[in-house]
Amino acid sequence: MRIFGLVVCLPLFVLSGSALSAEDNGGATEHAPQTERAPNIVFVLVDDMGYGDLGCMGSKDINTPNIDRLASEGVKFTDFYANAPVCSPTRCGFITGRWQQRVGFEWALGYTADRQRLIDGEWKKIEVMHHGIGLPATQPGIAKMLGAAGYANGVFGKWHLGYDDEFNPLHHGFDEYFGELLGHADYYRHTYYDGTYALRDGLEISKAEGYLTDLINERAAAFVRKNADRPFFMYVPHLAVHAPFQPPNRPDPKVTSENMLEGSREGYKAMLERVDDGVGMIMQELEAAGVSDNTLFVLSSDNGGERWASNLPLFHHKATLWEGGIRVPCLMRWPARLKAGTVSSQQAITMDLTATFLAAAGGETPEGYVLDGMNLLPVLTGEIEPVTDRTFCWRIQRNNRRMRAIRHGNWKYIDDGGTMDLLFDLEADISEHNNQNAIHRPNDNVRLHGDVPFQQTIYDVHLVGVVLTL
Ligand SMILES: [Ca+2]
Repeated sequence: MRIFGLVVCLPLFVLSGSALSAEDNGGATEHAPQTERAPNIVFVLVDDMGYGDLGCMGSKDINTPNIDRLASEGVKFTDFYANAPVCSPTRCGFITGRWQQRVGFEWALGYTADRQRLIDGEWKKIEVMHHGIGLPATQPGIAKMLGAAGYANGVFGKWHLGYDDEFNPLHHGFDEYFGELLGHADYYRHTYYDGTYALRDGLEISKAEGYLTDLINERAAAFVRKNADRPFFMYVPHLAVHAPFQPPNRPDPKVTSENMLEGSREGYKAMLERVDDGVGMIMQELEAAGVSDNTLFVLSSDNGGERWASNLPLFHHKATLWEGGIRVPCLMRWPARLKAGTVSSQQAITMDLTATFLAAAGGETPEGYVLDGMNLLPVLTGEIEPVTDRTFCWRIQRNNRRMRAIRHGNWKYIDDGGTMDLLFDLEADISEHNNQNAIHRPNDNVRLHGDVPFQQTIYDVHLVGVVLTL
């Protein structure tokens, strides 16, 4: 449990508060009705993709016909959120199926960390580590749980849950891994900007040559071919469309810390369209194997888009708690269970996918391990009504910036650095332009004090919540 012994940019929590009850999490371990066999599960997680950058989400300049097909032949969510506004914590939330703060994983892993120890009540710096922390492999995770249910598990792409071997996906229940381990890499040279070589095939250094998105697409397609005759779970966390903004067929210049954020909308478009090609390759393999209809295929983003992306009509971007930082596209195709062309306004979040995948597979959580997410399938199949009283919370607590946000129903509360309370009605004002706080100012009678499990366990007790009734 190495992460508990470190104090870095991540606030650490010792969480002992009550977890959501089995009822509250929507019956995460409820088994799916039997089909001929358990479904295959494919989860493509795009990195830093804009809310408005898919054809099916309204993009006018980016062509994503294969991804759009997931929407036209499945479900498109309108109110789907990332667990966090940056990479690592959302991935942690997905892998563990719980709020990432439960393991102290509130911000993205960066380059250096200070190893510290609590000595005589004070944190003392022991050494500086490079790429030295990650998600402990002792944590339960989706691949371990699906593996126990008989699934073959593969992950192809950006891991960003720890660089050292002890954090490798193979130790988190995946049978096969190919990709880069860090927060970014040169798409052609496969190195972090500090020169750290990041490409791995399992635990081995891979010297595969080529454009990273292509390499990931090819390995993903091959995994489908290899495992089509058995239930499998394939997680494809693309580095694209994260910086460096290197489009296909343009290997120069070499990425440095100085030029890493250079790019253009045109280059971003080419990067995303190459991800779309990969979705088409995966779908082609599923169809060739005759398993497309019984494959639960999901695509989402780990957080909102940044400089070259378009999050319209949402405000702001990645690394903020405005909607542009956390509301993301999510598409879900499973012809055997889900009706084509469905648009769902069910409020949902990345870690719901963990519960959903586990339920679809008929898997179970380890004894005593309670997921924070909700199985979305009963809502999507119409077995139950949409759940309208969910509450999601996010927090940024950095040395130089603090922000908190809550969504409850259609209300969104934001504390942007302690400047003022902001309250938005997202149903009427998705772009968060009209602060309702002055009109519907929360008072002690309508603040959320004890009704939010996440707030009880994670937030300060003085946090001002949203108005429950107006
Ligand atoms: Ca990201």
